[in-house]
Amino acid sequence: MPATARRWDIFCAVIDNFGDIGICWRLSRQLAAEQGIAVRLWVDDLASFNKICPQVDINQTQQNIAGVTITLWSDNTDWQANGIASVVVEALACNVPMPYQQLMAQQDVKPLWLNLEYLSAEAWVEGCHALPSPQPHLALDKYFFFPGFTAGTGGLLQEANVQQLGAQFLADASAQQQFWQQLGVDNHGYYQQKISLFAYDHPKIESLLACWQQPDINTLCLVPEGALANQLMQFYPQLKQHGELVINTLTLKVLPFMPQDDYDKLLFACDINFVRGEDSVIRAHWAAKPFIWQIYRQAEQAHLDKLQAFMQRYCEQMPEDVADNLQEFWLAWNTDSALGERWQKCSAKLAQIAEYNRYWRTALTANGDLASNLVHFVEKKFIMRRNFS
Ligand code: TRH
Repeated sequence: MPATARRWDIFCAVIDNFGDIGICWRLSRQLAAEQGIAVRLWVDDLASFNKICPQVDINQTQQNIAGVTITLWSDNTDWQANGIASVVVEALACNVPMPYQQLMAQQDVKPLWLNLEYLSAEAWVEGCHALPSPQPHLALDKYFFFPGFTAGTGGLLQEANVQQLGAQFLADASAQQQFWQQLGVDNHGYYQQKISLFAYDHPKIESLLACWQQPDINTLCLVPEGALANQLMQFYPQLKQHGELVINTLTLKVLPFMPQDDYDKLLFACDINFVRGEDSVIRAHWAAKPFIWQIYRQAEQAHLDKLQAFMQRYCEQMPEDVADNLQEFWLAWNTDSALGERWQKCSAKLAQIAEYNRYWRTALTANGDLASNLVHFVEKKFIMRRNFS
């Protein structure tokens, strides 16, 4: 890549929750660490960022963490003084501020502008990935870049060492012991089943919790603070923020929000992972334990089409009976329906799901990772520009 293409600006507007900043932070760190790119991450909400990365000082408008320059994006930002980069990524449908766009257009060598889109398994994504998005008013090159599950898309965020680190962690009993102690779980060996439950709320959640109270299995259910934990604390007033409650063989524990790397470790450490949104679901793929996805809800149930598209792709090679039981539960989990009986059927297939997930992980890894694919795309565009301009 020409040296001029080694300065990237990534723009992140936090809409709600943690997916936007979670994705941008992973991408920025990976580009800096694995590709040697000078990344400046512009983010408009340092408080949300601080939740997933406690080193972020919410009072600093500029700081450097993990080789990434983090800069507050505010209405008062002086774009002229900060200068612009040669590659500009607007993440997840945010808009690069107009003064910055104008600065881009004024350059002799125009920056390459990428619109990093939301994740979807729908078939149309392949047709739109890498297409130009004309900006006639500014005469700038802008391209769509779609993450996705097939070789015809930009792939998924995955650091080069994520699977290796996970395997090392799983092979190291003392590292696991230390991790559980750090979470306030001193007797993790006592539990036959450990479940991470990161989710939005669900009106029938008790029907699921009832399934985890079988007499012969001690279950630990870890619920990160937030929407679902709030719902549970309302239902069980004895359960407090960051506290725990034992109901028969089920121990419910509300966890403080943890740094992103620790959350990723939790997904390897648990036997079953309930994940949500757009980022934790992909991390669950790399841990390859059975996972249940609660998709981010959209107006007019648009998310259910996305969910169907994903289930279809994910379950394509799965034995039919396993796929049926899994999909039935996933649908119930995403449509506020009764869960108990469906969980019984789905949980009978957990061993097969775990085995399948290892196969699925390998298949996805073969598509290349999103950060490397982005860099290759940028390289190609710069080479083409050099040769044909
Ligand atoms: O928080 P989310 O619901 O984010 C959502 C989705 O991304 C959605 O697509 C987007 O449109 C919306 O935000 C605005 O779920 P998600 O995507 O899993 O992001 C959570 C992030 O938080 C992820 O990077 C993991 C991280 N995390 C921690 O760092 N510590 C924790 O303790 C937990 C539970 C999560």
